[in-house]
Amino acid sequence: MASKLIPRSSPVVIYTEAQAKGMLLKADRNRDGVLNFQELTEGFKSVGSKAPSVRALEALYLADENRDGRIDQKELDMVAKLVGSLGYPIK
Ligand SMILES: [Ca+2]
Ligand SMILES: [Ca+2]
Repeated sequence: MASKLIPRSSPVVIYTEAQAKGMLLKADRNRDGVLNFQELTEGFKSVGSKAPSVRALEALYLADENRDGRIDQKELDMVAKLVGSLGYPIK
């Protein structure tokens, strides 16, 4: 694990759910309030995911409750939770 190489004196700051939500909302390019697969991919890219399209699929699988292939405001909380749990460092 790369995290073991990081000295204790400089703790890694990771995205909180609230911050992750902000980043995901910024990825809503067409401003329709829902995130499609492409926008989700952009969102994961923006938080530093190395496999954003895989994460976007995962997010849809986990959070797309009504199965319309997009993440709406209600479903976004779940995606933000996922980003938080993945622990991407803020650069
Ligand atoms: Ca959109
Ligand atoms: Ca949905």
